[in-house]
Amino acid sequence: MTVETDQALDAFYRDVDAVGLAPLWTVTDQLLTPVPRPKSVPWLWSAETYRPLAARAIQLIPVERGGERRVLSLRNPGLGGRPYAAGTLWGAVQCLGGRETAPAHRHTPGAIRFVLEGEGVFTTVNGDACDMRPGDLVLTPGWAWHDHSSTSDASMLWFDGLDLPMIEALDGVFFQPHPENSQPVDGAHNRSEAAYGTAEGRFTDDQVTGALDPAPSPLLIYRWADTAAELDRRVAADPDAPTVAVEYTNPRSGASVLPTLACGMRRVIGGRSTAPRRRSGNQIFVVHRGTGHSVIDGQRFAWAPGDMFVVPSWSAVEHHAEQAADVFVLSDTPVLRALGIYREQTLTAPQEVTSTFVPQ
Ligand code: 1HN
Repeated sequence: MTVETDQALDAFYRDVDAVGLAPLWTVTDQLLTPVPRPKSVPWLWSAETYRPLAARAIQLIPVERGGERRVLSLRNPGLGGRPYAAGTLWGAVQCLGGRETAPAHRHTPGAIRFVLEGEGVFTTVNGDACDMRPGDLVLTPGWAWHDHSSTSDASMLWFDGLDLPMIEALDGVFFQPHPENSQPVDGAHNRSEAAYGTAEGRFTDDQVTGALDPAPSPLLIYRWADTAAELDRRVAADPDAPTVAVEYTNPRSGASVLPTLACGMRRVIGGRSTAPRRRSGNQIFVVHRGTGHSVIDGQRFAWAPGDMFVVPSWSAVEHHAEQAADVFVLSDTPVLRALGIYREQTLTAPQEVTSTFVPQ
């Protein structure tokens, strides 16, 4: 190239930049990647690490208006300090001490709770008080009023999953505090359970594939005993299967529990493994029961009850149970399916383990 062309190019790029334009051809390969390249990285937060910090938070930090919640978020180190577990998903540990109330509010992001340990808390969702016990899944759909109240001296820990990063990316976040610290409870507790708790269609094999619903599930609490019975039935029906899985579903439509979030439970038989797979969209796993390890993009993550780990979009993953394991999973799959861009792939061979994750 001639010196004149070089100078002309320099001047061109300067002039383009100065008026707020950007040339695509210099960044095409960063934007149009052959496969998803999430910024989040595979990561694990162990219960052994967060449990004592949750206990200290209960001692040190009051739950009040303004802060609203005593929540320790899973901060993925790939996301530049943002408090998100993955590009599309919020994940956290919430702690509520005995006799405390986390004030009532509502927001457009939708949330799910998966109860880890403790007793005596109910979450009120638009007037319906849902009693929470370990292993239960509780929904607080977008723009539903919700507050959490403890009625015992014990503290409670649960996993919070939200679509907050998605709603933020869509510039759709609205938030409102309730005029009262806790909203009024309409009559008896667990009204959605009384209406839908034994309804057909609360669980689907593996995952929802067809149904989409912009409305949330009318059932706001899915009991652990029911989830366990669903898994037991599938194991009994296919005793040689190394793993079975259910997705919690909206009994009215057969869709995922929220328009943006899918929740499931996978059981891996002790000593057995799942096939290596990858899928578009992000996933957060929460170990409910059992021990084992997962291999994510060649890295080995050992886990035990209460541990939480992230599998970013298109990362290869396989799970191995040492003791029979039940692992809860949260994903953004309904959004990818609604947009017609969901993909998944089963890999032909187990991954080679090239490194071992050391929890912090
Ligand atoms: C929220 O409202 C709760 O209601 C938990 O318990 C976690 C994380 C970000 C934004 C709002 C709750 C949250 C949250």
